[in-house]
Amino acid sequence: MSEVPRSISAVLILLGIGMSAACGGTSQGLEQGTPKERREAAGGPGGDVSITLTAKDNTFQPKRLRLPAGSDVTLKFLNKGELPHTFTVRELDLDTGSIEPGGSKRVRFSAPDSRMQFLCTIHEFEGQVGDLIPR
Ligand SMILES: [Cu+2]
Repeated sequence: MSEVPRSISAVLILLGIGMSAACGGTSQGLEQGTPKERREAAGGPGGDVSITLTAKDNTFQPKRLRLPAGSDVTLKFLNKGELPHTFTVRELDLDTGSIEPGGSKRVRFSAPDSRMQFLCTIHEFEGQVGDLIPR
């Protein structure tokens, strides 16, 4: 008969350990962290996004880039026009400088959590603008 109480107390001790571990996990979960950290925790390596943006005379293709906020973006900028163009995001202090026809440049940035404009500094007043849109 004495074996039964012993095994019950062993179970209770194990439950206690399990519950304190669960509580530790819960309080960490509530702290959350940055959107990028949460995404990395949920989605494995990365939050990395690779995209290609093409410039023509005088427009971008595509004109809207939907990017997960906080992701590490590698953008390949291709100039398929016959004029020089830039890829510029003033709010991010990002600028490829003038890229000659047929040229390309890779830029990396962290995707913003608010909507902002990208543009070609040479042709922005001719409508060569686009939008970065967080999702
Ligand atoms: Cu341009």
